Amino acid sequence: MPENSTKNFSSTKVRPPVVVVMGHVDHGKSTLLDFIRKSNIVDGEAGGITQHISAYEVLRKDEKGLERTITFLDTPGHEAFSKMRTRGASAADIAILVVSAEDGVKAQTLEAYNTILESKLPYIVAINKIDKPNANIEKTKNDLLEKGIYLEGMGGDIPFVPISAKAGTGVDDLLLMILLIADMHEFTGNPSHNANGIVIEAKRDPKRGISATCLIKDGTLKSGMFVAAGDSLVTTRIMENFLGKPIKEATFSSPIKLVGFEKIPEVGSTFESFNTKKEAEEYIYEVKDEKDDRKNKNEIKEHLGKTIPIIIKTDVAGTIEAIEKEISKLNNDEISFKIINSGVGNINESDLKMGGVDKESIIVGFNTKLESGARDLNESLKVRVETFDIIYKLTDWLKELIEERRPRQEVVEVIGKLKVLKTFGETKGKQVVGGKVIDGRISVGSNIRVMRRDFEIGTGRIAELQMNKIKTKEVLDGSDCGILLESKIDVATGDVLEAFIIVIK
Ligand SMILES: Nc1nc2c(ncn2[C@@H]2O[C@H](COP(=O)(O)OP(=O)(O)OP(=O)(O)O)[C@@H](O)[C@H]2O)c(=O)[nH]1
Ligand SMILES: [Mg+2]
Repeated sequence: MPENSTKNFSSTKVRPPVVVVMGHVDHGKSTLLDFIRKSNIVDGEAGGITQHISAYEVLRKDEKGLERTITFLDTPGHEAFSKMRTRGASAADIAILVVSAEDGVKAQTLEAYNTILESKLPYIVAINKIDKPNANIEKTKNDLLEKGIYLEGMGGDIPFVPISAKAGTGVDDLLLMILLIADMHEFTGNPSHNANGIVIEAKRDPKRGISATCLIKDGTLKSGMFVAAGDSLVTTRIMENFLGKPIKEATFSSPIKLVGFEKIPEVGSTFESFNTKKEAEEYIYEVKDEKDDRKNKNEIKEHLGKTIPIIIKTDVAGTIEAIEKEISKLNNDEISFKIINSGVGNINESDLKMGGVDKESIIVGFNTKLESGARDLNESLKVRVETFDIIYKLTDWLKELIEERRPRQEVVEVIGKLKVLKTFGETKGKQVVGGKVIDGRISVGSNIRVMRRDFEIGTGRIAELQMNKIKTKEVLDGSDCGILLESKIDVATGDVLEAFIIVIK
């Protein structure tokens, strides 16, 4: 339809940049955004650690005095959230790599950097915490240089801004730099298209039902339309801007909240919008088909060791994935977790009933509670339930559980060897043998195995030991001795008696 495409082409417009803030844990990403927004969300987070992605819009005048919008995505720096960083990067146009001038380049600085490269995002390095007494901007720049991140003035062209997210120093320069980069790249969109984008956050609210924060990458979403996010459907009846205010329309680069999803949409999935419910449903069927295909493939890979069935409940959907990722790292051939259910919300009676089917099951909650009705029920079911608010505490506990439950192996440990030099026949059903200890030690009461040409031909027990015809309790490496041996095997000259113990490993 040439007519339409001309129209669409002509309505292409410059859209606000979406900026993702990435970097190592605690390097000051949320503080930076906090300063930019002049609000205070950091203090509300458990342990100050960002555990989900958040999106905000801010207004800033550019150098020409024009009011401009910038959308920011905060990401967590903790190792467990790499998927969220990847998604944050895939939703963004520009990245800010925050590096603490106190700590320099750390593991997740590099991981974030690689994610930025993979997503081919233009980026700015923000050297943060310059107000701190131990801050060392030059050392941080050198650190970056060593890792191949060549800043302006250091042999490269990567822009950087020294800042104090806490005091606000340099933050304005950073904002201007973002607008400059946005101007250079001219990110565009077409507001006459139906909106599409990415699901950034999803959660179940006891009062409101399922809601999700969605970032519109292109097009416009109006009330009356239908949104298919992954395989979940929602109307635009309840649509809010990032401040929670009801809106009737939203367009590119805006994070919005939609309420009333049929089921929790997968965080990171893309969404499309449609004018009719029928179109949205058709789209969902296609998505479901693809998903089933993927699932079938994954199931084949499941392995056969001992499994611990696990149910995961969290406050936001993104955390489920982070926990799943941590769990997949813990799994090994001997023992692995099998996620039998996961979801957003408190741990309720139906979780316990599901967990109660197999006594090995565990339920972990992250930033959620065990409901009181469920607690009563668990008096009789006794399902192991643990709740956490810090990721690494959860993984530490899972590691302990693995250690506790992994299959134990009985291992034979040889503590001494004796070479048989002479046999003297039997006395009272026991054999009398003469030999030399060639390794370790042999003691009275030791269990032994009889080795003939390196093959075990039977076992026995040392009833008595003598050295120079004097009874003794133990004979060490290098000494000759006489043995009274209990064994069904007729020991012969040249056999080796190995004293062993069984160790549980
Ligand atoms: N003195 C000083 N402290 C800062 C600065 N920026 C951040 N901090 C402090 O560093 C700590 C961590 O800051 P956050 O903003 O939570 O760090 P983050 O990068 O968001 O951490 P994650 O989300 O867990 O990855 C907090 O105690 C902040 O107050 C700064 O510029 N100067
Ligand atoms: Mg944070």
